[in-house]
Amino acid sequence: MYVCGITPYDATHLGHAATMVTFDIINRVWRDNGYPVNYVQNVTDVDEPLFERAQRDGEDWIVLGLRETALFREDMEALSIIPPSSYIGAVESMNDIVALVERLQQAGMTYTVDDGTGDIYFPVAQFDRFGAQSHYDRETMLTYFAERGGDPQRPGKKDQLDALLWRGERPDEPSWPSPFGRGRPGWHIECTAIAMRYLGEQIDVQGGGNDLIFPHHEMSIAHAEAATKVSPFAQHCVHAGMIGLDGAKMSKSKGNLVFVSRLRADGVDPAVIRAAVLDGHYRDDRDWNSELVAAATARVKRWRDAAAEKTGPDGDGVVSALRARLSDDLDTAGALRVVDAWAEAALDGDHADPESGKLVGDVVDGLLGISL
Ligand code: 5CA
Ligand code: ZN
Repeated sequence: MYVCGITPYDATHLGHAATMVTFDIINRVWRDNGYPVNYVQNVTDVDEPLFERAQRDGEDWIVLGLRETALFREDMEALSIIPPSSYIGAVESMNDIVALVERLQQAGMTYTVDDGTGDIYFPVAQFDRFGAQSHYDRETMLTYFAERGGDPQRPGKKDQLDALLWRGERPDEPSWPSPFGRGRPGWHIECTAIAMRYLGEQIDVQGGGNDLIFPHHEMSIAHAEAATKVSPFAQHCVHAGMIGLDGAKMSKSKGNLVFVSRLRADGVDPAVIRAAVLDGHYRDDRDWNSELVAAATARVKRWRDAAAEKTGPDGDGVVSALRARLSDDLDTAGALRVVDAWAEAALDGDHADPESGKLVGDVVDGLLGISL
């Protein structure tokens, strides 16, 4: 499983957290089913937004990236996210990225803009399956391309949608050596190269938020398949919904962010944050608000009270019901209700099973990552 991780120029917000919790649940369900999981996540430590923020704040982009990555990892640990088997940045993957651009060159799937910049692009018109991932029409593609890091107006491109593979060296920008001159990689090829290096030419799940459907995952897949001629690159694309605040998508550019580190500093139990984000379907765009925190706080307290009871109702039924809910399109909200029903019964009257609290506590910890 390859999941697109953060661009480390700011702290982890609840949108990132919800997406990471989603893939953590997939990881846990697979492990519960006995599959060994190779989970790779990247950190986009070479990209425009990082350089822009570093420049704005008069800071070294490497220092900024390392600091925010460290904070992200702290937040993930607090949230009981099982760490990826490989957590990989673009800087350390430069050889793999350059080699993949070369492979695309050899496949005839690149062109260099004829203006002396040395910028290399991927010609989307030459790739048969372009659009097969997002199924968006051209107008929608153009809109998202412009909004999400693309350069449709760049003169000299064959098609406005062609994706940057390698940007020739510019003054005041970091650059790395390559057979096609110094420069730095485009965003999509970074993820393709990392996924292929650590997972191979075909992967089971390519994941991230639904803001990455186009152009990011469309292009990453196109780069992989154009280089390897193996299709599909990803058996499944899994996209988590966007978390918003009071109706607007939470994003760095809008500034309407709720940071995980802020909530933690305010004393919110990370188990409560997990319970709050799991109380909705992963694919739905949904809102974060203070009522959600209040409800999740009460819920986790009830569960803990129930788990501390001397006896409880049959715990085996809870285990199979939880597994059934998660196997049903990752119905985490339904899974929470299974535990609610058990807790209500446990707190209400006499029961025979002295192992109930321990068993349910273990399975809620194992499958939902919430420790009672
Ligand atoms: N570094 C790239 C991916 S290679 C990136 O999109 N970084 S990010 O920091 O913007 O987002 C990190 C992850 O969180 C991505 O999977 C992204 O899709 C997801 N994400 C970003 N904003 C939200 C949000 N508001 N709600 C849910 N997920 C989000
Ligand atoms: Zn990515």
